[in-house]
Amino acid sequence: MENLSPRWSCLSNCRPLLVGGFLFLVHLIPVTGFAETTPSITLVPDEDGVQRITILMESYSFSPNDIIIQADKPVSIRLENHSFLIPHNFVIDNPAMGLHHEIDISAGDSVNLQLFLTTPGTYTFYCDKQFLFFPSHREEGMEGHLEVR
Ligand SMILES: [Cu+2]
Repeated sequence: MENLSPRWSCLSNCRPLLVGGFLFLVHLIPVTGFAETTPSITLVPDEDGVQRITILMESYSFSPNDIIIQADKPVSIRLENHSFLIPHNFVIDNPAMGLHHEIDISAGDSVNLQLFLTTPGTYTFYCDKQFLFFPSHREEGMEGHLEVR
């Protein structure tokens, strides 16, 4: 396509600017519900001994975000990003327990995470994505807890 009219070549050259501007506007959409805790969910292992849960990621929340699990049994977490255009991640970090995961999930995507936690306690997870000078998603309320019993 050598003979692009000036108008079309401008459109293709300006695409990053247009996408950036659109993402900027998406981030200006008002957010309701600040760091609300969903009712806690206690996982019951399936017949194969695996504790399974699906966590919905939205702007800006995890639901459920208060999950009680049993120690010494595998946990399978399906992370679904239900946001429009906004990428999220799932960070769970506890150096004392040798635990560190940081998983990116694009808008509309899902990822499975397997955990095996042996030490009872409360483990915080969050999304640390941040757009320019806006508050991080964690600051907007994207945080939750795994309580291991
Ligand atoms: Cu996020």
